[in-house]
Amino acid sequence: MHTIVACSTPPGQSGIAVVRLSGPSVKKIVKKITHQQVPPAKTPTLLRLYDNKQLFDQAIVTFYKKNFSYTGEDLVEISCHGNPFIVDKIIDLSLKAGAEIAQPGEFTKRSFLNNKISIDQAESISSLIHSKSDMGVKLAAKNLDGHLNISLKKIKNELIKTIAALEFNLDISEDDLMPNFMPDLIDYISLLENQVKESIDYFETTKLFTRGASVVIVGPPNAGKSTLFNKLSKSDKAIVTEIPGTTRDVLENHINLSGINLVLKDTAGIRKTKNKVEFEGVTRAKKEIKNSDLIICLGNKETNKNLKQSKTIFVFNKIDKNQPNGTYDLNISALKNINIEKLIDLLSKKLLNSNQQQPEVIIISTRQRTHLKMALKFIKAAHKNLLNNMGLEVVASDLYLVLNNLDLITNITEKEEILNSIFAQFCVGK
Ligand SMILES: Nc1nc2c(ncn2[C@@H]2O[C@H](COP(=O)(O)OP(=O)(O)O)[C@@H](O)[C@H]2O)c(=O)[nH]1
Ligand SMILES: [Mg+2]
Repeated sequence: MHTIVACSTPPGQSGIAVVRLSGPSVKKIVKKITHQQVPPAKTPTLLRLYDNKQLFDQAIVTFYKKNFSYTGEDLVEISCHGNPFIVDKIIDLSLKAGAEIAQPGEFTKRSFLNNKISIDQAESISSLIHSKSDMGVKLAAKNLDGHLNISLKKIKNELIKTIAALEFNLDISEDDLMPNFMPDLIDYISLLENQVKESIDYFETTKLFTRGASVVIVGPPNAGKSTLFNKLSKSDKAIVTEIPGTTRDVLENHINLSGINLVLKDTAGIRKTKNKVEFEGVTRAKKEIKNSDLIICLGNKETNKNLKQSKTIFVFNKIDKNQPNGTYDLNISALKNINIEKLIDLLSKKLLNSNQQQPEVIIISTRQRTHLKMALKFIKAAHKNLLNNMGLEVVASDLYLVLNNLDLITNITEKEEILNSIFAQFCVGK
C-alpha cells in the first residue's frame, strides 16, 4: 500500500491546518521535511519544517504507530500554521518523497480495510462530518459508537435462534411440534416485520436531520410569496412590490425549524409569460417544486391538483383584506403577521411525523436502507410462506436471506454462529 497525503482541514487561511500522511513511508517523509527522526508515538512534538535547507514553518508533529492509528497504518499529523502556501509546500515535499495524493475518504477507507472500523461506522463518520443539525450529529455519533451494530445484533441473535429452532424441527411432523411453535413463530415474524419497517420509515426523518430539508414557496404572481419568504426567514432579501412578476431568480435563505436546517426558497409566480427572463424564472420554480421536501402553495387545492398533496400545505394569504375561495389548510397574512406561528407549526408537523417514535435500529445511509428493505422483503415472504403452509424449510431459507441482508449492513455473520446455536440446544452427551 502506498503512502498518502492530504490536508484534513478546510482550505484557506486559519490558525492551524492539519496535513495527514498515512502509509509505510511516513517516517522517511517526516525525516526529509523536519531533518529529524519522527517523534515517539502519540507525543506531539514541535519541529522545524524545511524545504531542502530553507526553513518554512514550525509545526506540531504527531506520530501514530500502525494498529494504534486511525487508518491502521503508520500515520503522521502535521499541525502547521494555516497558510495555504505552507500546506502546499508540505504536500509537495511529501509527493517528492514518494507519497501520493489521498483520494476523498481514503483515510477512512483504509481504516475500514484494516478492520479498524466497520462499514456502518465509516458511514457514521461521513454523516457526522456532514450532518446539518444537532440531532443529525447525535444520531451519527450514536452509530459511530456502535449503536447500529449492537441493536442489529439483538435482532440477529433472535433470528439465529429462530432459524436454529426451525432447523431442529424440520424433520418433525407437524403434529409432533410443540403446541405453540407455529403461533409463536407467526407472532415473532410479525413483530420483526414491524420493527424493520419502523426503521426504514424513520430513515426519512433521519435524512431531514442529517441532510436538511428544502421548502419551496409557490403560487401565482402577486400572491405574497416574497413577503412570506422574508417573514419566515426574518430577512428582506426578496424584493416585494405590487408589480406581478417581480421575482425571477430562486432566492434561498436558511432557517432552523424544530432542529431541522431548512433551505427556504422563494420562486417566480407561475403563469404563462412571453417575457424571456420571467419564463426562465417560471421554469426554475417548476424544477424546485419537483426537488423540494415540502411545498407552501399560496393557492387552493382545487386549482393546484398537479402538486403532490402529501407534501404540500395550501395557504390562503392576505386574509386581512380578502376571503378564501376553495380549500386551504390555513389562512394567513404575511404582511400583517396573522397565523404565521400556526404555519410554522404546520410546517414542522408535516416534516416530522410527530407520532413517530425513535426506533431501536437507526440507519443513516441509503446503502443501509437498501439492505433493510431487502430484509423486509424476505420477512414478508417468510410470513406469507408460513401462512400458506409452504413448509418450515422454505421459511428457514427466507429467514437465512433476512439474516444475510442484516449482516450486509454491518459485517458478515459466520455461519459458525448458526451451527453453535443449533448445537447449544442439544443436551450433553448427544
Ligand atoms: N394586504 C396584504 N397584502 C399583502 C400581503 N402579503 C403580501 N402583500 C402585498 O402583495 C404584493 C405582492 O407581494 P409579493 O410578496 O411581492 O408577492 P409575490 O409576487 O407572490 O412574491 C405586495 O404589494 C405586498 O405588500 C398580505 O398578507 N396582506
Ligand atoms: Mg415575489
